[in-house]
Amino acid sequence: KTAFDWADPFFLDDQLLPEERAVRDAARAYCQDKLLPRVQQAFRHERTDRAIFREMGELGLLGPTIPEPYGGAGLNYVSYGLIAREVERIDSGYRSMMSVQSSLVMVPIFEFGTEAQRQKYLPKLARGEWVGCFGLTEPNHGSDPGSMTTRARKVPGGWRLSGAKMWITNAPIADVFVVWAKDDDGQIRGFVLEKGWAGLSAPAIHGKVGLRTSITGEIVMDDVFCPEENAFPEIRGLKGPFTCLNSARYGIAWGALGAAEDCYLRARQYVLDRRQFGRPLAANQLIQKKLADMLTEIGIGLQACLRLGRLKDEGRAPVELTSVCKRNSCGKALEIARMARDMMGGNGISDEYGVARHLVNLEVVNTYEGTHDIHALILGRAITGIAAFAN
Ligand code: TGC
Ligand code: FAD
Repeated sequence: KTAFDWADPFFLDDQLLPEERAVRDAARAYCQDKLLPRVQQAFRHERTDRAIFREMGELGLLGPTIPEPYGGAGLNYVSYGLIAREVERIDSGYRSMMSVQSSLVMVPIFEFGTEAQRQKYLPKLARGEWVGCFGLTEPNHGSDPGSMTTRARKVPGGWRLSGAKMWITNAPIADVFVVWAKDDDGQIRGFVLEKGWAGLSAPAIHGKVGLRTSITGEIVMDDVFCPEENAFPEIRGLKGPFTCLNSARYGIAWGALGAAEDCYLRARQYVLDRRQFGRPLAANQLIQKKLADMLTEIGIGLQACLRLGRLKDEGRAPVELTSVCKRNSCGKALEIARMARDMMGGNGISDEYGVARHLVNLEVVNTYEGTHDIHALILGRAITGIAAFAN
């Protein structure tokens, strides 16, 4: 009889190529050795450590799918997912820092940028020398970015940008701002702005109860001049930002399950160690059912992510499948974090036990990059042919 592995029920490890396993192991070693020891204090004091970008850059964890000539590691999408899983096993905020830089800043510059833009920005972003952010959401337009009001007026030699972006990861410490705005014809276009340009500011948003290791801010553009050479030349419409989101949402699908795995492993050990009514908590049927639910959802969810990654690597992943995985992983991870918190009783509330931090982080992860319900509506449209969110 083949032995069951409660930590890897579908033998995911066996399904990886040796080079994918090597990437996973290197990412895991970094995360466990360097990120884990800092996370509790960083979360407690809402502290974002910029050095993490450089450390990740040295290991090739930033823009891992970008080809080597531009400073990326040229890895496949499965490897990118495995990295996100290891980083988010520690904290969703650290994965957020990494995935914004990789998927939302480096991907659009690589996909839509001119050769000069690629040469100028990608190697420094890959090394973590520069930090990037991505401005799509506005104070009054979150789920519906197509209604954005940020404007780019054509002027001699370039553009004048006016408007505000809200809830932008990395913005207050960013050197490079990929922002989306409507031109004089109402078409959405992308621009690469730089820190220090006149009229550009990025105040921090404080008081977040989740994702406290990752700084978030606004982007305020008061008639910012952007030279023509910093506009993406071809891409028009929501396809631009959504192409970046396809990559980031895929990383989140893996990452959220990394956080769920951490909750599962911590809860399992806790109920084996903790005794009530003269026996371990783990001896109770209600507790075992919760562990069985965790293992099932994590195992099935990871298989789905791996399948999506393979399809992406083969160039035949429908974008709706990313919605299936982003939505499933985030929703299930949130439920698992809640269960783990409950199984640890009062201790589960303390930040020393890790799971409450995952829980409040996952509330954010379930909301950004398309909320749980917005992904249901994307799928509902694909199933019925009727867009429930259209005017
Ligand atoms: P819709 O009519 O669906 O599409 C407009 C155009 O875009 C194209 N398109 C896509 N292209 C590539 N990939 C996709 N996934 C695409 N989805 C749509 C589409 O083909 C069309 O192209 P064209 O040429 O015909 O014009 O647009 P809609 O306005 O009806 O869409 C509605 C909806 C709900 C699907 C969409 O707006 C949506 O996904 N809303 C959620 C917003 C969102 O995800 N925001 C994320 C902000 S960034 C962020 O949260 C970063 S946090 C990261 C971190 O810290 O880790
Ligand atoms: P809303 O769109 O106002 O939605 C509120 C509620 O209404 C949700 O439950 C939603 O599901 C529901 N809803 C909306 N429309 C419908 C409908 N038609 N039918 C049914 N229900 C509906 N954005 C960026 O551009 N870049 C970033 O780097 C970034 N980082 C973020 C970091 C953090 C910490 C946070 C919290 C957010 C970040 N975001 C970023 C923004 C994020 O993408 C948005 O918060 C998200 O898309 C939801 O938009 P909203 O907050 O305006 O909520």
